[in-house]
Amino acid sequence: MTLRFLTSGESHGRGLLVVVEGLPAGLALALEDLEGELARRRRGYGRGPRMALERDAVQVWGGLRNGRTTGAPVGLSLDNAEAALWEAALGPWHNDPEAAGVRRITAPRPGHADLAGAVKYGHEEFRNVLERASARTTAPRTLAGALARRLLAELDVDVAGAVEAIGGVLVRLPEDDEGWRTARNSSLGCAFPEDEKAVEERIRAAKEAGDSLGGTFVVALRNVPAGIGSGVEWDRRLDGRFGAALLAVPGIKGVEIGDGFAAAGAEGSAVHDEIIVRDGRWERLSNRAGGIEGGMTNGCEVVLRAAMKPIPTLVKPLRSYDVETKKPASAHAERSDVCAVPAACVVAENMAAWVLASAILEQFGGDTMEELRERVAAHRERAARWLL
Ligand code: EPS
Repeated sequence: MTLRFLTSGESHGRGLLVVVEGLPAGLALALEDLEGELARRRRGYGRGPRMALERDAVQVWGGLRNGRTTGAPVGLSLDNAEAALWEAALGPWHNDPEAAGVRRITAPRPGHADLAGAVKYGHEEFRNVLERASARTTAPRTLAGALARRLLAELDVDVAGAVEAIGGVLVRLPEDDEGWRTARNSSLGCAFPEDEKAVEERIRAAKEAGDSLGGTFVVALRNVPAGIGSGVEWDRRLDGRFGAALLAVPGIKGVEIGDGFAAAGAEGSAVHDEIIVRDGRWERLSNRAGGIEGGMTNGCEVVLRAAMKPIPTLVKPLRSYDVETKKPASAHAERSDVCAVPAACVVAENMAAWVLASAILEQFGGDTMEELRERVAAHRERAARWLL
């Protein structure tokens, strides 16, 4: 069974769509499972006014009945709150941006998709590029991931995320379940509420300076069965698949697994996780590998870390070039977020859930949740005691 999804929609178009295909029948789902993740994605001091406008009410087009998947593709959509205002400028048929008061965007932002996208698709200004290269398109991706997250929850796998640094200000990572829960409910993704103040101040200072900020966050997948994924071909490796999914979240420029880059400078004896047997089960004395060896899960927590660059839209813009005046100009500036790291963490959590759920479904198949649950439970037991 292959799990797949496609999305459509733009930042200021009518709304966003996602179709998810390949979920087994019988997966129990509440509207809150979806809208809760969307609300978390809108979180964070430092996001622009847009986040207060969007409601992200999920409309269901198919694949669900009585709160359970039927096996048919799950179709979901979200409206954009300001769609009517933009219709005259961006509607699909006849439109006139000038008459609608929407200015042409002619000076590309360094760090944004503007210029690369215009070159690629032959656009004469940058609106068509930025409309799709918008963080708004991570909303339907989050929806697909939220379905995967629900599936993992039925298999007793927990997905969590926490912010680790914003603009160079480090915050403490969760130390226990309570910490992960706090980070989940914190608007800044912080495990310790007393750390939020320093982050807020850093964001406020950047905002006042007309600047933007990036940061790092951690995603943890807990109680993952061992032996998921495969090392036999490059594209089946789970580390590669997690890396691809996280690097595809807008703004992410780096991903590491476990100790990642730090392991490169240490000796092998200080990096690898020693193996013991306790109570008749395989165990590790540490988890520096971040739960993956040879492209497969090893039964430890999967720990992914991602680095997000600062948002490219700057109130005090960088140098660029205006393609209409043919002169150097300041880059395009408009209402924008100052920092979206806590939101990106939520998208990454859900995309990591997507990758793991996909690999589990490929491995165990099953047209119903009941079949899948039985197969995964049998595998867990076998893997924990294999050869012992
Ligand atoms: C974005 C700019 C802002 C963000 C938007 C991404 O939107 P607007 O230009 O409409 O104020 O709020 O993010 C979202 C809409 C979202 O749902 O995350 C950009 O330029 O990419």
